[in-house]
Amino acid sequence: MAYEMILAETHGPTAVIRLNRPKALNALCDQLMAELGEALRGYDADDAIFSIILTGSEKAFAAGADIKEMKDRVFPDVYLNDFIAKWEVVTTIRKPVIAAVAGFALGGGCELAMMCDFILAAENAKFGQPEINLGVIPGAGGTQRLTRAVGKAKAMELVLTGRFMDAAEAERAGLVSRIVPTETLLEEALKVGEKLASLSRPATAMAKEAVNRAFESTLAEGIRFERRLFQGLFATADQKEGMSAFAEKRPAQFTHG
Ligand code: CO8
Repeated sequence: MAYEMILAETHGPTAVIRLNRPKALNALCDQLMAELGEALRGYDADDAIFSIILTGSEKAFAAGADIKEMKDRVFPDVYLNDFIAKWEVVTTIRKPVIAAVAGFALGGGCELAMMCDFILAAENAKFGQPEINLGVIPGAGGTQRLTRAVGKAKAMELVLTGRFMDAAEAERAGLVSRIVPTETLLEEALKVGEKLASLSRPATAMAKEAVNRAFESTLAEGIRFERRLFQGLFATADQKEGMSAFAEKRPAQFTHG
């Protein structure tokens, strides 16, 4: 598929998907989301790729779902076509997906970033759920994922008022893992990609699964799940290699088996 609204390229073991609809500040229209889903699925299935970076421009990660595309839709249309369901592909990717966010991450843009495994924020990043200004509410997980990330008080204020958070506030609140200078955002994300590519694939996939389980289960169930995965990793060659390499004071060479 030839992409028109995203740029997809690989940097060694890391795929970089750049939302590329500059005239609309990367507003997330149907076509863009279809292209994004296709690229994500392709890289998830590609053995040469270890992780995926999702990014936008310096001005906007994404300024939300495409308001102009949505404005004339009526209930049976949005209900029956359930166009938001297409977005969920992001949450089904098994490899790590890092959101590298500069500029605006608003509405569906903030929700898309929150569907990724973690968010690296540029100093100029701005996060918000301004849907209330449009007479609607977040529709792609904003009320749920933002609340889990930053707690009820801040999530409620942002969702009810549409106020934006800058990168420093987002970091204090726990929405982003860290802040980096805007001009080195991609470089920093690629460093994370290099690190991920040096690690065991099964351990990485299980680590992601286990952290995500924290949002879906009780503490006791989550801990039981983690323990089974931990124990299961002792069936892998990578566990033998990782621990032997430590004992022998040499770098591990994982074979992903
Ligand atoms: N949709 C469509 N077009 C947009 C969007 C958008 N979300 N955001 C910006 N644009 C367009 C503008 O219309 C403008 O186009 P044009 O030049 O043709 O007039 C162009 O991008 C540049 O935007 P501005 O001139 O407004 O740029 P500014 O720098 O002055 O302002 C802002 C930047 C503050 C980001 C401003 O553009 C803005 O407020 N944008 C809308 C933000 C918003 O409300 N986002 C929430 C959208 S609703 C949503 O995301 C619901 C998600 C629910 C799930 C959906 C599943 C499909």
